[in-house]
Amino acid sequence: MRQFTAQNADPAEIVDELLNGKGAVRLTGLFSDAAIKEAREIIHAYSAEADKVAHFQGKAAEEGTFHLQRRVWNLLAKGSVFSDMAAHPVLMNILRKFLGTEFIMGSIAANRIMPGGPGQEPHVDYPYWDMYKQETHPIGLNSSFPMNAQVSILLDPFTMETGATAYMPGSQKELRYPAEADNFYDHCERMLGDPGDVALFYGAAWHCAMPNTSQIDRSAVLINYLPKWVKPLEDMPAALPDGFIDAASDDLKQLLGLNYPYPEVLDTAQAGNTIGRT
Ligand SMILES: O=C(O)CCC(=O)C(=O)O
Repeated sequence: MRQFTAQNADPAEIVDELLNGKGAVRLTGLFSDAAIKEAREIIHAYSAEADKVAHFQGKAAEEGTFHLQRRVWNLLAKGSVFSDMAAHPVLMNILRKFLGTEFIMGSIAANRIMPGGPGQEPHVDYPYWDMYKQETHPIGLNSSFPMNAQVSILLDPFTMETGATAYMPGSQKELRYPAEADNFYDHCERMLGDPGDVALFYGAAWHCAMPNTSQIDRSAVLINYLPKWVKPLEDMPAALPDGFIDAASDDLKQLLGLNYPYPEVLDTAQAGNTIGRT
């Protein structure tokens, strides 16, 4: 994975690597130790108990180890540190070039894999996540333009032992769900890094969390970004505390989709004067 710092993160170079190169880059120096510690503590507090619903299907569900993999959704409502992460100026700058200047956020959640957690199966991310039902997507859909960007902010050391995310370099160029015959585990590379590092990748690249065989927790903040016209995964505005939106920065309002209000009632009798909009 190519590595960039907060100082030399050139959007054009990074966008080229995401589209035409390996599909993932590492960014360092964006977040302070204090921010990472605060985020980690909040996530641990919210995931002290296992989910009652298993969000992890497949192997983890079969082995009964899903309780060692915990998800915390709707992070914006759980601490201002997460708003600062989502709207970090270096990320905004790159993502404006990648997804269009008015891009939005699809979700912000944490993935915590505890010692013994089995990891995930190789997959692609929203809105491509169910590409195994290819016929439900438009004919000819391809990855020549991105409808997704993923940011993982590492809160713990991501090593081979802790279960650092695995990905198949270049697989983002061929938009489809990974198959057994792809031998993902024989060809994958790992998104290794230290707490505070960011793995930024195009979620059309096949990837997955790997088993945590270490004695320590492995958590990351996962942020999904989308072009302005893709329906977000989480309904974040509906789940925020009173006053949050009024106090939000312009960038955060954009990320919440508030600058691009569709669908709207456009029937003039219902919604007032809409002349000029169609
Ligand atoms: O936590 C990870 O390493 C990757 C998580 C992921 O790909 C997902 O939950 O979709």
